[in-house]
Amino acid sequence: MALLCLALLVAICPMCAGETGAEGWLRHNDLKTGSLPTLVAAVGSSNVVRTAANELAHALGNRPKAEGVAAQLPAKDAFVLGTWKDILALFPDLPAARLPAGDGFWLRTVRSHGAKYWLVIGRTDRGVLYGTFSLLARIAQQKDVTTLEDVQTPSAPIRWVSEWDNLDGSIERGYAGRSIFFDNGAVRTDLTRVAQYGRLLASIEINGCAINNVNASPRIVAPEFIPQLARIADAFRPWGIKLAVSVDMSSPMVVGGLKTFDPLDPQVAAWWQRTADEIYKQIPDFGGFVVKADSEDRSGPSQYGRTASDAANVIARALKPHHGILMYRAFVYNHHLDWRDMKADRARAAYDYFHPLDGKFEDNVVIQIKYGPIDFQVREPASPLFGAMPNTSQAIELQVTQEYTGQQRHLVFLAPMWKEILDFDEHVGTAVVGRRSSVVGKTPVKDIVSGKVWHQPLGGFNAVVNVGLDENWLAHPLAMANLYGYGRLAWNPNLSAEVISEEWARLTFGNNPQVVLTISKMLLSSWHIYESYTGPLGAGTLTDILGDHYGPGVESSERNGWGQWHRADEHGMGMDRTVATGTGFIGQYSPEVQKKYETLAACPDELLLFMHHVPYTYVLHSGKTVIQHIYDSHYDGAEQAAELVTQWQSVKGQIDDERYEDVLKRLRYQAGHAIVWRDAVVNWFFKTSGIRDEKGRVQAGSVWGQPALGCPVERS
Ligand code: GCV
Repeated sequence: MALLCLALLVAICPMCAGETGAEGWLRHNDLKTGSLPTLVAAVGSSNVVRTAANELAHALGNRPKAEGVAAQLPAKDAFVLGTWKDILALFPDLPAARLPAGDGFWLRTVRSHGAKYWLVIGRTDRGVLYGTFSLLARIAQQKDVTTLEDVQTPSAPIRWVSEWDNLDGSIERGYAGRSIFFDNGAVRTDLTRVAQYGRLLASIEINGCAINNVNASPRIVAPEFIPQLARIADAFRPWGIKLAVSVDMSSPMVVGGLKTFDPLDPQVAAWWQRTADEIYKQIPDFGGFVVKADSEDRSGPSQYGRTASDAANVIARALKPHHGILMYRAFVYNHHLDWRDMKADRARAAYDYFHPLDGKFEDNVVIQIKYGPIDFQVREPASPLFGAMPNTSQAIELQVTQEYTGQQRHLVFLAPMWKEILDFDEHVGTAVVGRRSSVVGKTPVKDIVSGKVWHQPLGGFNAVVNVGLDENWLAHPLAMANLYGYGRLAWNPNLSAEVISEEWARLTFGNNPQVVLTISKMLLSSWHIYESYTGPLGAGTLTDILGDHYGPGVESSERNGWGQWHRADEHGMGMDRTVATGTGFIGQYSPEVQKKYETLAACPDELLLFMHHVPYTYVLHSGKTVIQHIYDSHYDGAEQAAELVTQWQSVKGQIDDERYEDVLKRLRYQAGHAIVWRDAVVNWFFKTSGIRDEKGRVQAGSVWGQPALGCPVERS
C-alpha cells in the first residue's frame, strides 16, 4: 500500500499584503489550525489524490516539512486521503452504505490505534480532491471540523465550463485579457495559468473544460494541433479536469480534405472516427466535443438537408468507444427573420428544431440548452425545451462572462437569477406522452438537467466563463463570485444564493462579520439593480445588440432579423407570444405553465413584456402603469447603483487596499454608467410614448440633459 506522508510546518499567514485576486477564493490565509493534525497521509498511487494531499499540506502548513512514503498508517493524528478501496483496507469497519455515488466524497473523523483521523474518502480520486477542497473551505470559514460526518454526491455527472477562446489568443465575449490557452495560432508555451485555472475549477468541483470558441476553427482537430491539445490536457489532469474542444461541422472538408461534410456520408463518419481515435491515443481521458451548428452562419447539417440528430450522431459514434460525450448546442435559430411578421419568433426556435428529434440521439449526446429561449438576457423565462425532451440527455448552458449583464464593469451576481431558472417547475410530470410519461411530482429544471426526472444516463451544466490573462481572471474582483457560484450550483443546485454569497465572501475577503455581511448584501441585490436600470419587465436588456452588447441601445433590437425584438412603439411594448393572438411560443410549455403565462391576469410582472404586448398605460400587478414602472425602475436602479459605492466604502480598512481600491473604482464607474443607462432609456420611452413621468423627473424636450431639437408631444 503506497502511503505518502507530508508533515506540516505550520506558519501563520496574517492578512496577506498585496492581494492580487489571483488565488480567487483559495487564499488559505485566515485558517485557524490549532486543533488540527500536522500530518497528511495520501493513500494509493493516484496523482489526483497526491494533488489533494499537497493542496491540504500547503494550505495548512504553508509548505510541508518533509515528504516520504510510509509502510503503514502513522500512529498519530492525521488527515488520511484516499479512494474507498484504499481507505477500506486501512479502516475495514467503515460502513460501505455511506459511500457516495459519482465524484462524491465522504468526510469522517474516526479514532483508531489511539489516534484520531480525519478521513477524506472518494469513490473516485476526483471525489478525494473535492472532499479535500470542501474540508479546506470549512476550515477557512472557521467552521468546526473537529468531528466530521458528511457525505456529498454531485447533482449531475457533467459539470463543465466553456471558454470562447480563439486560436489567435483573442476571446469572443471575454473581458479579462487574452487567452490563457492560445496565442498566435498555437497553444501557449507556458501553461502555468492553465494549471492554476485547473486548481480553481477543481475547488468548485468542475470536471471538464472546453477550451475554444464554439465558433470553432476547424484547425483545433488538425493532426498537427492534437499534440498541442495534449499539453493542455497534461496541465489539467492533476486537477481532475477533462479537456474538451468545440468542433466545426465542416472539419472533415476543411481539415480532412473531403469533398463533403454530409453527416450521412460514410467517408465523413470514417474521418470523425479517425480523428477521435487519434485524439484519444494522445489524450486518453479526453472529455469530448461541443458543437455549434446551423447557427449564426456556422456550417451545419441543414446544408445537406440533414438534421441535428444526424450531425450529432455521426460525431457521437466516433467518441463512444472512448467514452467521450458530445454536447450539441440547442442555440440554433434563423437570424434573418422578418421583423414585420408578427408571428415570427426567435424564442420558438430551439423547441421547434429539437423537440421533434427527441429520442433520436445516441446515448452519449447531450443537448446543451441556454437557460432562456433568447440569449443570456438579464431576464428570460426558463427555456420550454427543458420540459420537452424526455428521451434525451440535457445540460443547461449558463454564462459567467457577463456578455449582456455588464461585462464585468458592472457588479451583477448571477446566482439568484440562475436559481430562479433551476428551481423553475416545467410541470411536465404528467404532461409528457411517451415511454417516460409516468413521472409525477415537481419537475424543476435542475432535476431535468441532472437526468433525475427522466432517468437519463448523462446531463448537467456547462457555463461560458472566458477567463483571461488578467491576474484576477475575470477583471472585476467581485465577478469571481459568479464562477464560484456556478460551480457550487452545478454541484448542488439546492444551495441558496445567500449561502453561496456568504461562503464566497468569507473565502475571498476573510471572516470579518461586517465585511461578509456587506459584500453578501451587495452581491445579492446586484442583479435586480442592474435589471432596474437596463431592461424592464422581461423586455430584454435594451442593450446595443448590434454592436458590443454593452451600454444602452433601445432601437438596435428592432427592424432587423436578429429577433431580439421588444416591439416598443408610440402605443405600447412587448412581444405577444400568446397562443391566442401571438407567436404561440407559450404553447411550447406544459399546460400548467401555459396557464401562468397566457393571460395578462396571471402573468408575473417581471416577464410581462416577454409574453405580452400591452399599451404603456397597462396597469401591472404592482399597481403602476408600464410606463411609470419604466421611469421608476430606472431612477431607483441608478440610485441603488450609487448606494453600492457607499456600501463598499464601509469595508475600507477592513480588507486589503488593493482589492478595495480596484472595486471602488469599478463601482464608481458603474454608478455613472447607470445614469447613462437611466437617461437613455427613460428619454427614449418619453420621446416615443409622449407620456409624462408622474414624478416629473423626465424632462420634456430634454435628451441626455440637453435641450432637444424636436420636443415630444406630451400625453398624460
Ligand atoms: C459564440 C451570442 C453571442 C455570440 C455567441 C453566441 C453563441 O449570440 O453574442 O458571441 O457566439 O451567442 O452562444 O453561440
